[in-house]
Amino acid sequence: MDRVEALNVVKQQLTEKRYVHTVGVMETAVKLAQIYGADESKVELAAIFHDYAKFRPIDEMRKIVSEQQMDERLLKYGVELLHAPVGAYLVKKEVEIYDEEVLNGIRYHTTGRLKMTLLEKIIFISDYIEPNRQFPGVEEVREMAFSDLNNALITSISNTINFLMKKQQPVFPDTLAVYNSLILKEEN
Ligand code: DGI
Ligand code: FE
Ligand code: FE
Repeated sequence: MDRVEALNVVKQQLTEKRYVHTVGVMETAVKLAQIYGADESKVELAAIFHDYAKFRPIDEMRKIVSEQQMDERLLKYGVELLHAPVGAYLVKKEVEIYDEEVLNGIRYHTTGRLKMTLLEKIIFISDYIEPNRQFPGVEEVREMAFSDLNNALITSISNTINFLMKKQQPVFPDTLAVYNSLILKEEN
């Protein structure tokens, strides 16, 4: 599927604002793919579809998590987490994209996970730094992303964990796990 077709497909699923965000993620992710030597067309596809399920009804997403026997913890830690794994499922089913590397980029773009691939890291960080994002600390991560991907990941995850803790919201265990493993330099 080429870029124009993919963007047309995802546009129908999103609000205008979310579509603009998606284009920002796509452009950022392709730049990072060039710098770090990732597969540009896979990165582009994962970026385009990363928020595909963002506006699905919560009940529909919860049902898919249960019926498809996804990680049960997803139902406990906050509805914001659901659109990532459910998005991977729906992109496979409805858009007929079967590439597991691309689907994993979508699946883990919100929580991260241990041993993230280069593509997964690029999608995760592009989602955080794309040009339309404006929040305290984003500029620091934006600069870091182009020189030290893991450090950018550590800083963005640390910011997100702090944000969740300030609101006394739960932090998904895999998010803490990837933070720890990067801090301890247990992975590449
Ligand atoms: O879909 P986007 O808005 O582009 O970005 P996203 O997929 O990273 O979702 C961001 C939301 O997810 C934000 O409200 C914080 C929340 N979130 C991210 N990591 C975690 C989390 N929520 C919980 N409970 N635990 C996490 O580890
Ligand atoms: Fe998202
Ligand atoms: Fe996003």
